[in-house]
Amino acid sequence: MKLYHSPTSPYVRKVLMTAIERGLDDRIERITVNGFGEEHRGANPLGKVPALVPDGGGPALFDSLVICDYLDGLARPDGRLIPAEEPARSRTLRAHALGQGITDAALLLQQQKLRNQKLDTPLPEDWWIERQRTAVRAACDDLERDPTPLEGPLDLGQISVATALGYLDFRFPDLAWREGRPKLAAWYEAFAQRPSFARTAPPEG
Ligand SMILES: N[C@@H](CCC(=O)N[C@@H](CS)C(=O)NCC(=O)O)C(=O)O
Repeated sequence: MKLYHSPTSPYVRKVLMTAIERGLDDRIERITVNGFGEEHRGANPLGKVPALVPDGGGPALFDSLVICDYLDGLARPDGRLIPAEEPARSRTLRAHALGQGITDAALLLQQQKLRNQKLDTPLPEDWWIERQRTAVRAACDDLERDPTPLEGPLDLGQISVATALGYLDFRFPDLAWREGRPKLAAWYEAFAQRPSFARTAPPEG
């Protein structure tokens, strides 16, 4: 397996710890990249590390919880880090969400700090905004290229994508995500007929 890796990333560290604790460390080849570079966007359209390419190829896995869950399932059945049974499962995932939330918040603070620092080569004013817009575009392109994850019976992946696209319509219509993406647009129009989607729409205006 290949892991797109950055030595300072706390998310990468969580994945590496999981691999070590589950005895899979020697099966992982680390590919060190600049987390804010472009080298790994082919593996992860969102442009973030970690991303894991499983043995035998296939699409890379992200984000860190998905990778940890995958590694946990690959290893021996005893000593699971994400328990299968309730209530241990929810207790673990809740604690994970707290840790992840702390990390997400700290990373935002760090990014703000970097922007305010006097760098030798200052980042362009809109660098960070453009990076986020690129992530949105690349993720939508990925779904347009291969919509198969959106097919089949309703699952949380479909709900996640539909609510994300709905949020783009609500807050960022200028991103015009439907343009050049007829398959994704058609899928969304059909999905939007679900009563659960209509009943949870954000207030207008
Ligand atoms: N939710 C993601 C977060 C990953 C993440 O934000 N990684 C940072 C490095 S610590 C990154 O790649 N940032 C680049 C970017 O946001 O464009 C996960 O849990 O894997």
